[in-house]
Amino acid sequence: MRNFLISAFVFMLILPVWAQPEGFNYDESKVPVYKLPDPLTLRGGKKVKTVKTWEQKKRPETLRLFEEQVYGKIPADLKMTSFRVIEEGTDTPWPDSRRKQVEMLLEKDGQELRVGMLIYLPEGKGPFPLFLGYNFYGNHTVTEDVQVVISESWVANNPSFGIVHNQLTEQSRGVRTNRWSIGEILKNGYGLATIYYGDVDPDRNEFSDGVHPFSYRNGQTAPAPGEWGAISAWAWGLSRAMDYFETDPDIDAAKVAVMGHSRLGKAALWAGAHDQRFAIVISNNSGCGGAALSRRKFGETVKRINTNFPHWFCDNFNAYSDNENSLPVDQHQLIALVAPRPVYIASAEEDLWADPKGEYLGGFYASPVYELYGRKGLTSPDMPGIHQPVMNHVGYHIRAGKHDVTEYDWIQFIRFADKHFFNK
Ligand code: GTR
Repeated sequence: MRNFLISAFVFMLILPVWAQPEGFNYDESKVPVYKLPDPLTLRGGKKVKTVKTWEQKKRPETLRLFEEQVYGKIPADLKMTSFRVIEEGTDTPWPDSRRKQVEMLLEKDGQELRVGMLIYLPEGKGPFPLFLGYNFYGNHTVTEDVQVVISESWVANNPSFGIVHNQLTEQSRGVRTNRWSIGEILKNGYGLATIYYGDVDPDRNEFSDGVHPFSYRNGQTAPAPGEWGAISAWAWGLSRAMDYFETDPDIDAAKVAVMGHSRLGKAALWAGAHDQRFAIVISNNSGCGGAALSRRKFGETVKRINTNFPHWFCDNFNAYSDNENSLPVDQHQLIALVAPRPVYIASAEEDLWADPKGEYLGGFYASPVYELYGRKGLTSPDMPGIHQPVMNHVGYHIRAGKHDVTEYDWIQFIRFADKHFFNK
């Protein structure tokens, strides 16, 4: 028994390090010397000195590079065919609140895509500001609420959540309540809307399912090299939720904060960069292809992400595997595309795979674009300490612990929204 306890203890001590895949760099002194593209220099070499030149020249140029070389172009004219409130009630787990479930339907040439959105709102008269975020395992996992509809879309198996045969069941109801501080969100006067990301595009290397086929030309079976991968598809879905909010008088569509964790944090940033209706953008532990600078090659690299998740980015992105210095952009420029809207980047101390320092520097090097607008970004190249959030127009925190979304994170997101939406 004693030996067992000792080994369990030693195991717990080494776990944070051991949990990071081997063969990747976690040593700051081994970060290569790199030169980032200047977010305020046009490709021809001219300096951007005014908001007008940023908005008319550099912003479109930057956006186009992310479309063509990184995530793939999102079809501009593909919209939902209809929105329908399929269920509503006040029998929620939280006092003074109500629930709506919306079915977003896309119909085209005999094909159908159904995307389910779960919304909780505070009781009373709106319109309410709102957080929008995807979940990983279905709307019914974020709450114990028995009324929440279970998605029928494909899902990755996860036996610890009772998910086998790639289908969601009753067994996984409430398994992810820890990641969603819904009571806190409602208490502070915000709504929450969430969607299972697999409803929009199942997270597998397969382009015959989800929304992609709705954009194909005759005979096409997969996106062309500069066309949308899965992250772009998820970003598209967030914009369709925004289309719905614009029709719902209970929701203040001018005060929607889009939030995402990890791969869904990459999608939230890309959605916020692409669609300027999102008033605040929040990236939680988004790492490689999210807020972290690719050129640092710290933790997850472009090569590894392209190998492990070949469907996330567009095919053109493969050219930058082990070749980060030829990228025409780096991730600070993705964050800069959110300017002048407030953007918040959250890291976790033990989440070295996502490169917390690279995530911070993504925000720091995006800041000159905020400054062009007279807004304050991250002013120091040095990261703040653990649990010392910065709440400027570019916000940031690093908390103790691992790759996750915690109540601490949500409390900061709410404070950030309070400050920038309501001057609180
Ligand atoms: C990891 C991946 C990360 C991150 C994460 C997640 O396996 O390497 O880029 O996206 O998954 O989404 O949980």
